[in-house]
Order: sequence, then C-alpha cells, then structure tokens
Amino acid sequence: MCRPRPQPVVLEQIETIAALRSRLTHGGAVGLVPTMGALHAGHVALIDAARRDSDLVVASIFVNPLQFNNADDLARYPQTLDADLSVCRDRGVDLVFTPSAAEMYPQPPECTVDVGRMADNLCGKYRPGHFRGVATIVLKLFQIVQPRFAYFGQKDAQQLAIIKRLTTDFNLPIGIVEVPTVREPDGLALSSRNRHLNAEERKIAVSLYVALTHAATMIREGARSAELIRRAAVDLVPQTAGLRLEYLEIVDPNTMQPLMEVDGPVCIAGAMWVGATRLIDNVLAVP
Ligand code: PAJ
Repeated sequence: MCRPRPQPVVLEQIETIAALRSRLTHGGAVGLVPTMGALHAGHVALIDAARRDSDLVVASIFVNPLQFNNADDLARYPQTLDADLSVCRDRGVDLVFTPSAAEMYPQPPECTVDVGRMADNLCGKYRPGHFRGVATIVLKLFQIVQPRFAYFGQKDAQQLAIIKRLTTDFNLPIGIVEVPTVREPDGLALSSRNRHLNAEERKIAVSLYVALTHAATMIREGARSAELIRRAAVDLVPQTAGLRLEYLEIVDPNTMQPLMEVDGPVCIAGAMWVGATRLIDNVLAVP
C-alpha cells in the first residue's frame, strides 16, 4: 500500500493524551511507531516503513517505568530528546508523542496485562514483570492513538510475538508490521544500549550474534536436536572477562516456547552481558 505523503510535513511534538486525541480526529490511516527514544537506524527502519503505509505517522517516545524491573537500568537509560526530534523531522514523522510518566500513569495502575506463559522464559525469566509492563504500555498507546498499523522490530522477538498475540487475544483492529533487525557492518544489532559500550566491549559484543548465526547455519546444514545446536552455539561464546551469556535458546517464533527438535522455522534468541550492559539478539532459521 502506498499513499501520497501529505505536504508539507511539519513535525509536531505533543505531550498530553488529550491534545493527541484531538489532533487525531481526521479519517486517514495512522501508523504508530512506539519507542523509548535514543533513536538509531533500527528505529528509523520502523519509521520509514510507517511512512510508506500511512497517511499520518505517530512516533511515541516514552521510557516506560513499568517495564523496568531494575531502578538502575531505568536511571541509566539514554535520553536524547533533541536528537530524537531531528531524526523524526528528517524521516517525515508527523506527530511525536512525548508524554511524562505522570501523564501516562497519573496513579499506579491497578489493571495491567497479564501475559501468561509467553513471558515465562527468555527475557521474561530474567526480567520478571517486564513484559507485563511492555504489553500494558503498548495497549495504552494503541487505545490512545488507535492506529491502523503499528511497527515493531524483530530485534525484540519475544516482545514482537507477545504484541502480536495481544492484538489477537484482545481483537484489536491493528496490523502489526514487523521490521527486520538493522545491524552494524560486523553484525551487532543496533540498540540504544550500545552507546554504553566502551571500545573494548564494543569489539566483543558481536560474539552473541556470531553464536546465534552459528546455530542457524547448523540448522540449515541439517542439525535437528535443539540441545546439541544450543550447546555448540554456547561453546562458541568466548570465555572472556566482562562477557557473560545469560541465555541462548531455540524457541517457536510464535509461542516463544522452547523446542526439543527443529522441524519448522525457529527463533534462536540470546541475551548477553557485556560489562554492565545487557544486550539481546535473535535470528530466525528455517531447516
Ligand atoms: P525501544 O527499545 O526503543 O524499541 C522501539 C522499537 O524499535 C521496537 O519495536 C524494537 O524492536 C525496534 N528496534 C530496536 N532496535 C532495532 C534494530 N536494531 N532493528 C530493528 N528494530 C529495532 O522496544 C521498546 O522500545 C519498548 O519496549 C516499547 C515497545 C516502546 C514499549 O515501551
């Protein structure tokens, strides 16, 4: 689908739900790109996809406290609003929604989205409550913006699978568009957290992607036992000080449940600590 882009595009920054709602009363297709800011080329790929499909592109920038299970991680999360606004302006975003925490949560929520077993493993196991926070803020944004399409990156595979399921389970009339992971030339997935890495850490950070792609190659070449593939990939991660693999799993890409045998498309997902920075990545593999 390709619609002519309305001209001229002037970026509007909106901070309140009421102002955003009154601005969204026209009839065209709205595309929503939810983010936590510190925008990079991965976010830009989402914005560009939204620009192609929608009459009006809304990007949200909100560092959602409800999805941080660790206060230090929240305090450390990069905030680069001025740079983010120029990225949005350059890419033709129409509206940037930048609410405060008090605007989104005037009182601590009593009702949140209970995600169930899709949040039990991978990141959910190590970040209790994280996906409840993600699903809750995304549902709130969907209710506020009522987009026709919403854009999410494959980089966060478990988040993407949960959001797809959220829209199905709650009958939300929103098309979830998934965008492939944007990577550095050496394969490292772009992430707002990469800016915490020093030069030494940046060099070794790619080893997660190397391990994941090794597993994908084994699958393409005929390996079928998830445990054997998993162990071979884990063994590839260097035993370097400052590097700690948190998990590496082979799961069903829709349900995020661990698999014993590879007999269809799989998601190979991992999380790794590089110094004080936690990075996640995943690749899809088809036997
Ligand atoms: P954030 O980490 O800012 O990511 C916003 C969106 O950008 C997500 O859909 C994420 O998957 C996508 N993204 C990040 N890095 C990417 C990359 N290298 N390539 C492609 N897409 C990438 O994810 C969140 O924020 C939050 O949990 C949010 C959904 C906004 C809810 O608070």
